[in-house]
Amino acid sequence: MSGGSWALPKARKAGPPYFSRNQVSKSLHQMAVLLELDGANIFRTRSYQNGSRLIGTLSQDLGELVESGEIFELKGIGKGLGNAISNAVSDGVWPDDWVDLHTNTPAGLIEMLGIPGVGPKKIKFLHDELGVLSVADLKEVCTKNEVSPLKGFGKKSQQKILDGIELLARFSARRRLDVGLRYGQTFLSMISALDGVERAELAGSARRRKETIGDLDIVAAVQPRDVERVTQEILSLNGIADVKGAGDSKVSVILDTSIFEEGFSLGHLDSKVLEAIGGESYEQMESSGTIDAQVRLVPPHVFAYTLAYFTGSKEHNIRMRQAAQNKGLKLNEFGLMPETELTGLEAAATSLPALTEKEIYKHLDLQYVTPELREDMGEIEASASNTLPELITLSGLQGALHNHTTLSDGAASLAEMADAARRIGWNWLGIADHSPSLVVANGASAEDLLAQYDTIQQYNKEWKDSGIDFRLFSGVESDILEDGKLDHPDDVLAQIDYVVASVHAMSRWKGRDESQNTEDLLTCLDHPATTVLGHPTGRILQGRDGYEIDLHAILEHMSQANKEGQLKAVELNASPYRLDLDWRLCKRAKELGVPVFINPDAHSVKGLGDIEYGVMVGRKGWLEKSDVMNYLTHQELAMRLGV
Ligand code: DGT
Ligand code: CA
Ligand code: ZN
Repeated sequence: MSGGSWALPKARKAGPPYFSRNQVSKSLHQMAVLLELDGANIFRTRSYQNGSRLIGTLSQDLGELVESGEIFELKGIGKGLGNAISNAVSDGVWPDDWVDLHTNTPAGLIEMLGIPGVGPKKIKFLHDELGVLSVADLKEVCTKNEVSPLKGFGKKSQQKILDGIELLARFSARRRLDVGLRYGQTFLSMISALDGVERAELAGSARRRKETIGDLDIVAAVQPRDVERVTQEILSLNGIADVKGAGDSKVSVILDTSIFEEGFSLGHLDSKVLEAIGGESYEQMESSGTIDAQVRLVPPHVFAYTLAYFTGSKEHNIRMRQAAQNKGLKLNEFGLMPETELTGLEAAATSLPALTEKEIYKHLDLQYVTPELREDMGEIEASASNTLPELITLSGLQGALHNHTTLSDGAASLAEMADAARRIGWNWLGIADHSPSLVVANGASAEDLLAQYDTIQQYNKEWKDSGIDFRLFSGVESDILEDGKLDHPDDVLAQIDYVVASVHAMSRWKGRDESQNTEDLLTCLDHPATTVLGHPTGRILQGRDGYEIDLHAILEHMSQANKEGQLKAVELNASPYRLDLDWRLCKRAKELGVPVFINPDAHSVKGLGDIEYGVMVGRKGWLEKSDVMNYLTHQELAMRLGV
């Protein structure tokens, strides 16, 4: 995505072969695109494109083909390309004209390639006609309506370009937690496996389980004598699209999806969610996306300090430094030491020893703070007074309440979802299919809902009779309608086990002000049938903001209801696209005594796995076992639901 990833790869020190098959294939592809941007003739462009495909799908070893000269016998590799590839692989140098083209192509033109639906041909044309040299230029001429009159364009394609620019901006800024973690954990395990890496950990926002990740930070413990070799080995790992810098203790790279051996796919996605994030264009961007990563190589004895520092957050670090100062000590990424004239690793020689982060906290008379909590949201105070929460864990969960089946827009049947829940080891599962107003999600009629209720009772009886300790709960995800009304007659709602009430008509709710939205939600919550407030803000991460709503007022209202003996719970929607309730407000719900349901909102068997992200965010929001309804057994939950 970023301009940086368009440089030609640097030769491996260990060569020949100086470049891998993938690197050669990718460079040929880039040349084809740059030639097209440059207006080269189509035959030339095509020969590079074909060469890229051919090399990319070779079953033989490229180094051997070059050495034996067989490369020239491959159909589709002419003399020119054959020479270029041979020189690169055996001497480590790219042809001058390749280097020139890379250097001379304006970075802005390459940046524009990231806009969905805008290819090299269009960019060249817009550059020639309107002098467009960057994404910013392109946005300007579109806004000024200068693109739509051009031949081959029009109002519609002009708007599509504008939408694409917006999408690119959103996409380039940060990645969702699930995506960031997939890159991070894959890269981490590759680094951990290198000879000479004694320990390695993910740091930064990924370790703190923030809902979105800016870039990845990894800390590795390496003996000074091994640093240079390990650095080179990291640089030759798969999945590195470009190297931004490599010093003696830090490697900065850009990773792309070639890091995933099994490929990269989004999986089953709710169509409404896909639409909100930008549809197929977004899917494509995700599968050709990149993420920046920094690896710090430090001597093993300072590892814990460096890990703590780069785990952050910055705010937490500031508080930690103050705690050190209060003891007359200085804390940084190298150690915890008396004030000294020395700096860096030399100063570290005077540090108090710490092999683990726990020991660092101990030196400061603090209880160990788990990374999720390091946001300066009260954890330092709690740590000092030994009152940190005992956070929930994935294995403690017994079930989840909000899931879909084929009765509405799910991909799996009731029986399949129940089987899957039992395989996970859950004790119960709640089914809450969509209500009739949500036509796009195939909302089920009252009749179908009650039929599903009957089937569920049958299943429950069969399990009970055969001594299986598992139960389904029969609910509905009711759309919240005009004036905060629910979507089924009261007598229907009274028959089923529970109601998850959620807003789906986003355009209506986004068109109104906070007080009106809040009022309608309060009305809906006061309905005796409403048990759970589903995805409270409707936000889609990196997709759309939620509607305006005073969640503090809502949570306070729910708090009161719970005090009066009613069950009014809030959902922490675990889909990595939502993570809604936000973790900052989970803590508030806990303080107010509003129970939380962590719900995968699964639309398939695989979707149940999203519960994992809900647990991460619940931990980040300070949730303990007693705050989370998922910890109840089905007998306990039945009592709370009064069924
Ligand atoms: P991100 O990448 O935007 O999702 O968020 P982080 O938290 O990963 O931030 P990043 O990558 O800029 O830096 C990683 C950690 O390094 C950060 O959480 C705390 C630490 N750090 C970086 N710069 C500073 C700084 O200027 N002061 C302090 N105290 N810590 C810093
Ligand atoms: Ca980071
Ligand atoms: Zn929903």
